[in-house]
Amino acid sequence: MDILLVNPPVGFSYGILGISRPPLGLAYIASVLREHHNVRIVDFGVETDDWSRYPYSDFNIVGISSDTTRALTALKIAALAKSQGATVVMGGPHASFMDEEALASGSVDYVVRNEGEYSMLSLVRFLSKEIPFEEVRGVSYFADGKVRRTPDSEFIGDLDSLPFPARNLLALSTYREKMNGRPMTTLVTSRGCPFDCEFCSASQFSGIAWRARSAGNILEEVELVHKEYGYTAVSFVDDNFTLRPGRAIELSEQIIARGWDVIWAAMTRVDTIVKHPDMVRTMARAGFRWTFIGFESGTQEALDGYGKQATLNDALKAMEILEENNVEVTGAFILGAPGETRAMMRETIDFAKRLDPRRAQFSLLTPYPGTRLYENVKNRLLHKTWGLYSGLHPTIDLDDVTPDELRKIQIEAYWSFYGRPGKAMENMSYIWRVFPRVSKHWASMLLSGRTKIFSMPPGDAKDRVEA
Ligand code: B12
Repeated sequence: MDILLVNPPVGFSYGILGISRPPLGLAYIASVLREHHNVRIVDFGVETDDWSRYPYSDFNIVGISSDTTRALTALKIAALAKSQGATVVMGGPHASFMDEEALASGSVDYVVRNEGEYSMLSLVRFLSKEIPFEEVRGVSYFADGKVRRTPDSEFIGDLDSLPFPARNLLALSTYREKMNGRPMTTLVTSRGCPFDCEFCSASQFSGIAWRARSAGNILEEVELVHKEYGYTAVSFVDDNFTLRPGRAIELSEQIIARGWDVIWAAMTRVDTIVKHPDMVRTMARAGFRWTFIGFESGTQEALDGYGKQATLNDALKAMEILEENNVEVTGAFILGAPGETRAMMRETIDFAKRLDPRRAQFSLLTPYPGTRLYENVKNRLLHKTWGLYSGLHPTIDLDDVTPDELRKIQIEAYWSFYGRPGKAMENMSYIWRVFPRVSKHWASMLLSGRTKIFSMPPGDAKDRVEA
């Protein structure tokens, strides 16, 4: 079979920050399929090809990634591929939880739910007439106008058994993100998360059991991306890299023992850092330079509401430990929870300044399908213009705070955090790079009065699914 795997262009928010990362998910699926099939990956976020003019008719199967901010673009690509005769398969965090929406579009033949490697392989084997449909796992489809779902695939228990992502099918040189001036690439070393925070889909999507690759297996891949592509900087994009501190320590000690000059980033939690400062010290000695932490809020009330199982005190202590070890931090904060007052949001802004991470991201609370939050607020959505589910637009009809005020508080948060002379200087190159585009976005929003009630950008009705 000739199979095309498609990564739609990233939405507005990350494009303006110059962040583009290789679609590891598609590269994993390709690594499993390519033994018996011709597989190509196209990433419309970085490659010059225009998705509206791509030759989908060259392929028997077109597989498309769909997370929420890109769901509507993914459906447009599906319609084109379908019209050119390909069998269309969709997968990823949005389609998995909104399979009926995708199938009802009439442009998608199958949705592969959750982890896609072996479900997709079973579907392709069925489409190649190798196995009966009864053996296909983790797939949704339409029959007699109704959505049908084959039994779920089991989560892959032994992640070391998975082949490494098919990076040779990716135009890696077009991903120009850097870490401390070094070209960087991404790896993922674990799946699943036991915490099930209200706004996050990781636990629902990849399970509450944390499944991890061994230190040895990870180092093999780090060595490979260095030897084959010259990378000396990697970002581990696991939702929770340090859930088992012992593994992080073992990996770090092996990097130190090998004398590798590699720098890296990983996501972690404040409670793990506070309980295991030794782990942070060892990771830092092994090249750990950046972390992304979901601090989320400056009020314990909101934190507990999200089910974060973390305290403000731990956040303060964790920042101290990371600073002692010269680990830079991007802190993620959320504004606009149901019941959250303006004063509480301002407490979050003040707390962000008190923690003073190198960078901060202030997202408006966004209900992603599959999350507990989505189930809680799905009857009070302002709209289902999925492209706006990027954290930069109001999506929930809050009792006390209007969408207009929410946008203004978000702008105030960024100004107040980055407007401090020290912080501005610290991030000058970063601000220099993104500010022109961010301010253009905000100016166009303010000028077009789009701060009024959940102002929808121009673009016709078909760009949104009715609330
Ligand atoms: C790296 C990453 C990014 C990167 C790159 C995004 C990209 N994918 O190109 C950047 C930094 C740009 C980013 C940005 C954002 N992200 Co992000 N990101 C991730 C992260 C941490 C890792 C993705 C990854 O590589 N996973 C590992 C691979 C193996 O898994 P995978 O990609 O999910 O692929 C598997 C399955 O999904 C499935 N699959 C995927 N595609 C397809 C296609 C087919 C045909 C098939 C059959 C199967 C299939 O099979 C794959 C193999 O098992 C995930 C969390 C996570 N753990 O996945 C969040 C995640 C995808 N991001 C998320 C969000 C919300 C965002 C932002 C909106 C955040 C924000 N507020 O700004 C922005 C949106 C940017 C945009 N799309 O416009 C959410 C998505 C939720 C949703 N319903 O959309 C996630 C799930 C985090 C979370 N826990 O909620 N992100």
